[in-house]
Amino acid sequence: MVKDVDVLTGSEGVKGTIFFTQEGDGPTTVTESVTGLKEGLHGFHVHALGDTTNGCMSTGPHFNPAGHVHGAPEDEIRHAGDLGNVTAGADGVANINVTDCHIPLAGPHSIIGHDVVVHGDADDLGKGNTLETLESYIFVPPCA
Ligand SMILES: [Cu+2]
Ligand SMILES: [Zn+2]
Repeated sequence: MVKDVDVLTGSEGVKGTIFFTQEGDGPTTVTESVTGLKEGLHGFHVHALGDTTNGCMSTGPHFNPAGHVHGAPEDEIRHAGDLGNVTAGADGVANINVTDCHIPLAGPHSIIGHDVVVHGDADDLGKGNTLETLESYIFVPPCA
């Protein structure tokens, strides 16, 4: 079992502590309670870098070791770091419990050392018909 804990800090009092666990080669479970969010949907991603000195701007694009396009967590074609949206209630709290097979904690594509970002706005999940969503046909193996 591999475990990791990260503390997430954001603008305007957004805070959270994230726990990651993975057993063997199985999926990774992410649990977190984020407070201080505005009510509604917030994009939730693993980003490519581990540098938060300039907030979200310095975390780079989405973690994408396979070179795919942006998508929803359930899509076969997606960035490994695409974890979709989380929902904050009227109290500003989002309780996150995500299990995903594209974000291992060990091996060459480990997410250890990368930033996990909760965005101020919702993720369109690649359904915006932008050029990015249309340009790749690479197959990502489905979850085992
Ligand atoms: Cu992001
Ligand atoms: Zn993405």
